[in-house]
Amino acid sequence: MKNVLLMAALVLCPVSATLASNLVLWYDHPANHPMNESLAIGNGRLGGLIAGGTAHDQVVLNEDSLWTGDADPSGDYDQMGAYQTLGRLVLDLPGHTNVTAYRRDLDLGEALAHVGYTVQDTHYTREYFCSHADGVLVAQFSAGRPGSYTGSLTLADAHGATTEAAGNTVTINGALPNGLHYAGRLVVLNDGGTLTAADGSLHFTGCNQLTICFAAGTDYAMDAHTGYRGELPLPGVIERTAHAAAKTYAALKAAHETDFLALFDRVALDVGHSTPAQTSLPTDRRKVHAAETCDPDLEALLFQYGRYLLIACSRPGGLPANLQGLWNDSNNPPWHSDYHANINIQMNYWPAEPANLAECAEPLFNLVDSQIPVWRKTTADAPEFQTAGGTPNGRGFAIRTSHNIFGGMGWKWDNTANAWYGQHYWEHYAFGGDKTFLRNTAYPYLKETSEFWAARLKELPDGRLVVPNAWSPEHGPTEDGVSYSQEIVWDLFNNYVAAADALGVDKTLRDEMEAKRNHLATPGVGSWGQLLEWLHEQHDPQSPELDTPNDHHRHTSHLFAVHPGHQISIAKTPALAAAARKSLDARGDTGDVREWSFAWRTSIYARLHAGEDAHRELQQLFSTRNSCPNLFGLHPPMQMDGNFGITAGICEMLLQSHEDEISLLPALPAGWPAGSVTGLRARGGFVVDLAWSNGKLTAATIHSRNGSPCHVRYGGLSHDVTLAPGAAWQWDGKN
Ligand code: FUC
Repeated sequence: MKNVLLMAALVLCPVSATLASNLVLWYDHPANHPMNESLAIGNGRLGGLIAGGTAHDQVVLNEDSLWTGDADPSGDYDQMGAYQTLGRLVLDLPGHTNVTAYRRDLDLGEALAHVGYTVQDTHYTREYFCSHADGVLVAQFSAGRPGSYTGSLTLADAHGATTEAAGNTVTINGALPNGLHYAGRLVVLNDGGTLTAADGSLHFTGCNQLTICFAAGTDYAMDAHTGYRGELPLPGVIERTAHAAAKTYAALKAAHETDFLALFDRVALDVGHSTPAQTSLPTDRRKVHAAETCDPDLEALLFQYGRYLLIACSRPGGLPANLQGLWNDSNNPPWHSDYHANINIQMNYWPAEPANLAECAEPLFNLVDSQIPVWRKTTADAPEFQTAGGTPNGRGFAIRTSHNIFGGMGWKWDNTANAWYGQHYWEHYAFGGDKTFLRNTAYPYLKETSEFWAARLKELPDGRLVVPNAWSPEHGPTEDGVSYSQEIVWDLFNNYVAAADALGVDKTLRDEMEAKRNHLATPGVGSWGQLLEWLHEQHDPQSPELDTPNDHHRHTSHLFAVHPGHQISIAKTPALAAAARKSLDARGDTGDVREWSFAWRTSIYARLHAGEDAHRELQQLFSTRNSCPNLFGLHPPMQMDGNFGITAGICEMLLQSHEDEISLLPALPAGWPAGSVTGLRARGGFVVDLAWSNGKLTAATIHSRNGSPCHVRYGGLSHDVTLAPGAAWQWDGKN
């Protein structure tokens, strides 16, 4: 049976003839829905969603700090504020109707978006990018015939700002109800023809070419001590657009490409070669088939899309990726387009370390660190975290399920989210080995949060320690000892101990946390072999599905310990790993599952070495139900965590390093019989290149950045390797 299955897979996924893969999303019609169909560009703070219209086009504009709300301690979700849209860049080109040869695309490998079409034998081309190097959104409109551009450009602000059109600029300057100031400026350079400002727009006539620069900003500052305010934005906006307008388009584009490619080109992935029948389809039509039939080039594109989107929405100096990354066409977006701390923002950052984008994780640490002063006070004042006598119970902070960028939080407490954030601080050090980051940023966070939980754990009569009043996200009872919270606190203490050991500090506290870790109640195994999601198997007549094979909830929170944690594994805890597999299989792929559920399950199956199941979860993301025509995740509505999570899931299928060894191709599916990957990162400061054929490793290169020793495993074979910093070790995996 297995051989037949393998043959079937080979037929479905012909072996790659070349390493080339096509990293372009393309369409043969304009977008009809901004969030689900438009194409995204971004520089970590400024974002654009390009619809690609001809006679009329709109680019949705975003600036990542444009938020309503404040530090409201009430936890009232409706008072928390929301991520706002900035407005739209509206292009009108009268007569550009009945076009032919229409194509719009997003080239991930160049971070460029294009729109092209022909009107009466003149071909028109528009190219867009968002430059981190120069801090501006840039576009160039060209045509095959001189004098072809006649129309208008309008900067349509979404908040009633003052709009001034003069010369070749349009400037918006306003404030939100919470007093946050914002500004934007559009500068248009015309080649030939005329350009005039009138009624708030720029009108161009008979131009050969137009070059557009747009910048925006707010007076937001990631600093609790200034009330999260800094300098007024308009001077900086004017300076950035003036600087950009003084450069040639070619120079702007070159600077953009250099900056972007320095991050994006670190990793190349080839999991096989798609057929011409697959590659000849526009992406919106092609993706539907990929949910049923392996389309390896599209699967590699989905992997790189997560990397592209993370680079585009999360760069040092900016805010982290929110529920929609950076892109948002509404002032009342789903879930406030906020930071959800019970899976979503964590998943956003799962690929940062393994997919070689560690710098893109910095905004997460910067935002969280900036919120802590307010979170501490809100927690100290919250009855839920006070002693029986009604006084603050020691140091630290807890986080509600959602938070904004001003210290405000909303909805229910997710009381172990503080510890889950701590995992990201530790992993950033574990992968990169930056002792300065560990000492100055990660260790203080892990220490304070460990002390928070050491003070609040409850001791059961049998001596086990439990997290009180915990909730397995979004279903089941609130009670002591929920597996999700137990596993997260175990991970926190474990990371704290490793951090203290790495720095050689706080031995007494370190030993205390190790002891508490060892006394934490760990998940049990239930009546049908499942991993228990709560301390005791549930038998609630009001919720009869809980803890049964009929529980198909979208969260797999009790499997945190398999991924992204590592308390449970096949090698270390085989019985619990088997129970976790039972629970995961029972959750199933129907019912309440969401786009991010498939991404998480891909990683969990990969950690359980179930490559076929991991691949199945990945492919389901292509379905119309789970992703948009522009390949954004579809909850619904659009949500981006699955885009980041699946990139991490594919990393886990190819390389794992969470168990003190580098494990090669631990969950390679039959649908990827031959391929290669370069540039993935492993904990301990390693970069790994792999190639395989006929489902077997053919070449591995382990590059050591820091010179630490490692144990490398492929199947039943393994080697201990010690390398000097910068050295590499090669292995064919055959002995
Ligand atoms: C959590 C999930 C939902 C959704 C929301 C943004 O509450 O349970 O499915 O993703 O975050």
